[in-house]
Amino acid sequence: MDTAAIRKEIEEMIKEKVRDIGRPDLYREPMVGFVSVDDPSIVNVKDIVGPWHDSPDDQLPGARTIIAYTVPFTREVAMDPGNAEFSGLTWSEAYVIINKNFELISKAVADYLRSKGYEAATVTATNDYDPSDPVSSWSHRTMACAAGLGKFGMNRILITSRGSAVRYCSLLTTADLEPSGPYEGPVCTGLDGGSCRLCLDACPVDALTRWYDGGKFDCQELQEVYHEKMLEELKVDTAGTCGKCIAVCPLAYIE
Ligand code: B12
Repeated sequence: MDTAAIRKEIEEMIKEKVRDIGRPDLYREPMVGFVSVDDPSIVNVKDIVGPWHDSPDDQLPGARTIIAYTVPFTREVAMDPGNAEFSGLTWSEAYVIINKNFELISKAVADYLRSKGYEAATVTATNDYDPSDPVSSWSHRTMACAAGLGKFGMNRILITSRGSAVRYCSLLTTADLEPSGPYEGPVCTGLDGGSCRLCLDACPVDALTRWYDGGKFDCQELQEVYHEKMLEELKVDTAGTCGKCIAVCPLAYIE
């Protein structure tokens, strides 16, 4: 089987696995991107993200391609945090369910690649960091950006052609799969001299304007506060999430 056919099968597999979750009320069809480890944004990943970030070889010796995929939320999920007093219940439900499924989807793709004679390594979707220093050794949205799935916005969120209310995952393989082209979809209207400031103003703790000056810790703490409030006041034990800086974005949901 040639690598073009393998690439196509991987795309189909990821789409099918998301359909199999059986929640079209929460998720839309995923998008899949491929990037070579020789791409400058991967070669220079420690300069772009930070020195703590793994190189592809740290995750999988001999890695040749990174497969990034994104699962877009439905309009109902995308808008939920903006309407909710705390974090939205639907947003949190969508967050929890996809986290479990990311593990299953990536494992299925890795098993498939191994059945074709290649090595593959999966990377957990989230919660793989120390809260006292909230960064991961593998940034899925950086991989999605490098694989042409989107471009970063002012709220630090990656905007894709289906919006920014999406979730990301990625995995690595020793197979040489053809890279996707560059991103050509809509971009943040607050960057490059644009005037949009909706996400900055929507943050209840003003975290985005001072991200490296305590903002990211306040963002993290707010999610914990929401978790406790939802437990106490709504009697629902769900994930610590927020998402208000995404819901307010004019590009949160794109058809
Ligand atoms: C730690 C973490 C947090 C921490 C802090 C994050 C931080 N320090 O940036 C806290 C708890 C505060 C947090 C908050 C949130 N998080 Co969070 N988080 C993570 C986690 C586990 C690691 C992110 C990380 O290491 N960040 C370090 C920074 C440096 O990297 P980065 O932000 O990923 O990417 C930056 C660089 O690549 C850089 N960059 C700049 N220029 C360029 C140019 C190029 C070419 C490239 C390639 C990159 C690049 O810009 C990016 C943004 O600054 C990831 C999962 C993962 N493993 O990727 C989820 C993740 C980033 N979180 C996610 C989400 C949804 C959220 C929240 C909305 C909460 C929620 N779940 O409701 C908020 C949003 C806050 C915000 N506006 O950024 C999603 C993002 C979805 C999206 N649409 O972008 C992720 C990807 C989880 C997932 N699997 O989907 N998170």
